[in-house]
Amino acid sequence: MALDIIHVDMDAFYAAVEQKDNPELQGKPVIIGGTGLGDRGVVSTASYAARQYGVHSAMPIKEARKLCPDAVFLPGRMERYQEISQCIFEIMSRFTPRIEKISIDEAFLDVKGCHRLFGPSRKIGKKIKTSIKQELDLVASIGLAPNKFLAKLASDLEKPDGFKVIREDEIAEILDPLPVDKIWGVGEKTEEILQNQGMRTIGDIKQFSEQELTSLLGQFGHQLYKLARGHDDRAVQVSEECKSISHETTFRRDLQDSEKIFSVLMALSDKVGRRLRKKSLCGKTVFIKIRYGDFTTLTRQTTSPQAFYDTKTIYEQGKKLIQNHGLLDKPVRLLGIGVSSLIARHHLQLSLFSDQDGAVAETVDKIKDQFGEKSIVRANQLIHKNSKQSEQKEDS
Ligand code: TTP
Ligand code: MG
Repeated sequence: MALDIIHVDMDAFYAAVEQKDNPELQGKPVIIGGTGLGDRGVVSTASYAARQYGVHSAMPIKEARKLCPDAVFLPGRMERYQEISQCIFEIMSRFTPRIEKISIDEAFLDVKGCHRLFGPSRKIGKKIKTSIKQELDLVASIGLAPNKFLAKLASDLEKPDGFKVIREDEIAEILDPLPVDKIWGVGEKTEEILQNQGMRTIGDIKQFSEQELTSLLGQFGHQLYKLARGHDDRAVQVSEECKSISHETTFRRDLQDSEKIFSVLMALSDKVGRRLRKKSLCGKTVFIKIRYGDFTTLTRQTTSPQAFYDTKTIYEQGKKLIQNHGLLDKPVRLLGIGVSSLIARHHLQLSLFSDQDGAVAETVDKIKDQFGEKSIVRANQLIHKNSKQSEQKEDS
């Protein structure tokens, strides 16, 4: 069995984002949760320094304050965590479109078929981990295994800052001594039933037949029988929101002239828009990718309440991202733009949508379909012809 499933889970995610944004908090106990209005509410997460005092998710803030009175308590900034989450998913999507989003900070990737481009699974896992560290200054724990159950278990085994591989020949050695609650789906109730029968470790479960387990636990017994042996045939279910359509181009020479860069941006936006329209899709998120001459790479994105599929909106949102974030302060080697948070066009509420831009874009598409790609171009696309090749990237 190949090691084709990667599980990525960020360490102490909300707390780590706060520490990234305020380096004075690095290494300190940081607790996120509550309403910001006193001690009501529960802990969303705690930094690993705070966990040493026994603080954990879902604990009442009041209790956390007793255990760790010197911690920095913060109410949390959901929008910021979502924004960073999208950057993490963008990094993962560079390696495979086969991503199943489990939560804001957690996903499975199926990297089967990606090895010719990116090398063995280990290399892909390492690259994801280092890209997240270098580009976002955050730490992800990574698990690598032949299936989802083992990959999730692996990412947890060496947390924080974990990188753990479970090969097929190591399954029993690793699984057998672990407590039963390490099995995905075994909650307190199931754990109690198993313990009453003398099953404390995963190895203990293997002493029971499939029939014995089903008579104890019903349908879940079948699953437990297989999971205890490290078998799991659930496929990675690609999440709709992880899909995106993007185009990028590498310049022959690094560019800093904003007029030329925006001209290329328009051409790329048009390609993205055209593919969206061809597939009858629209999206809510526009993202920009920029790689500079020194190879540092960054992405920025923005999400609108209203979905769109026209070139003009894609271009304008992208341009705004570049301008608002001051991204043209050094020469650019690569420029990319894409749209994510995709939905089918028939879900778009037309009454809420000024469809003029969409109609123009579709007319232009028809002309291009009939007379060729170069038959009609936007005025500002005529400015620049310095892009080496346009690398098409489609993740949907
Ligand atoms: P988790 O991945 O479960 O936890 P974590 O990232 O904080 O820590 P680690 O993975 O290193 O154990 O959850 C991700 C985020 O989801 C977490 O930072 C905050 C939020 N969350 C809650 O709001 N409430 C909860 O009960 C849990 C478990 C998480
Ligand atoms: Mg996490």
